[in-house]
Amino acid sequence: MSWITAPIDADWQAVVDMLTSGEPVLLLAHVAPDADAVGSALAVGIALDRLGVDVRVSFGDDPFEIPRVLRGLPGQHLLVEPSQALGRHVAVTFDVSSIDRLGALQSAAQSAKHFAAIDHHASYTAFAPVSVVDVTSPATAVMALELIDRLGVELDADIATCVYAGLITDTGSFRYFGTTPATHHIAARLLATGIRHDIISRQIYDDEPFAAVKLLGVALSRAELDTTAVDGLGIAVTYVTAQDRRILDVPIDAVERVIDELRVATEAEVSCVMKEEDLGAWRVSLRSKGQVDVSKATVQLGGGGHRFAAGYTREGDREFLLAELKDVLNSLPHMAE
Ligand SMILES: [Mn+2]
Repeated sequence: MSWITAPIDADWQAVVDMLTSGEPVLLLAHVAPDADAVGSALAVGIALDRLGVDVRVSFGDDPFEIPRVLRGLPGQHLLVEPSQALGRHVAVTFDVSSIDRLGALQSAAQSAKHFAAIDHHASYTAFAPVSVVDVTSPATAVMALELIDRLGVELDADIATCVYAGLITDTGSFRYFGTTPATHHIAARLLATGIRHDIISRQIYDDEPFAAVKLLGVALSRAELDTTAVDGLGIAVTYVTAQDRRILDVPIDAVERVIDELRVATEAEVSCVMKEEDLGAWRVSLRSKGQVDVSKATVQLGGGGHRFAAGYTREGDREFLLAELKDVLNSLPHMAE
């Protein structure tokens, strides 16, 4: 199924009706959540809490740990670990493109009486009975704000902080292609509530333990450039092992910024960071400058994402996985930038 049309009013209304039906609500972000997923869920959670709805927010990571950069977001009191998220009759997912991205909470969501998904991924797989999907939306957080408006809850600084965190994450602070005049209008609306946008940005982008800065050095020092890959468009690749992280005592989310440094290399259309999880699987992140749609590659490899940013997780030998990835990337069609 493709999602080329904007969501219709009837689908939005179905979501509003299930959230305000009086049943306990569970709002879900994807595994290894980012600020768009958790920010969206928390923003709607705060709004529902204000309406008196019994609401909890969770994601299916096992072990369950809130990523460090998200701990400053308001609404943390709504967060529960997966074992405490069961038995709720209404489940709504945010920024979740496929059912496996719910991890440990997949069956909890599927067994809910009412189940809806709100998302902006072109790779969304229509796993929920009610799907509100807008691939033109630069962030799921923008859709969360629309839902809050439709719920009739007034925007305040707590809600705006969560939405803004998602918005800057998915637009790269308004630098990426998906940013439109409407995006800046939304940002203006959020800032008008008095949020400390400077503190939100610092917490998300510019606040890392010193060990994470050292890890950046380790990762970049072993980066390799292959100008023949991606059918001659070039790839820059590096990796971080679980052992690297053990030595520096940093969690896997400390590796996130490596790709933001790697992807600036002029010679490479695609950049790739391979991150080894504690149990040995590889979490692979890809970025493109726009001439290839990296989500077309990651979907083939069991993942998802967007044209400019995508990822997947796979087990196996790292060299083998890289060769497999290069094969898939070589076959992607080139696009106009
Ligand atoms: Mn998103």
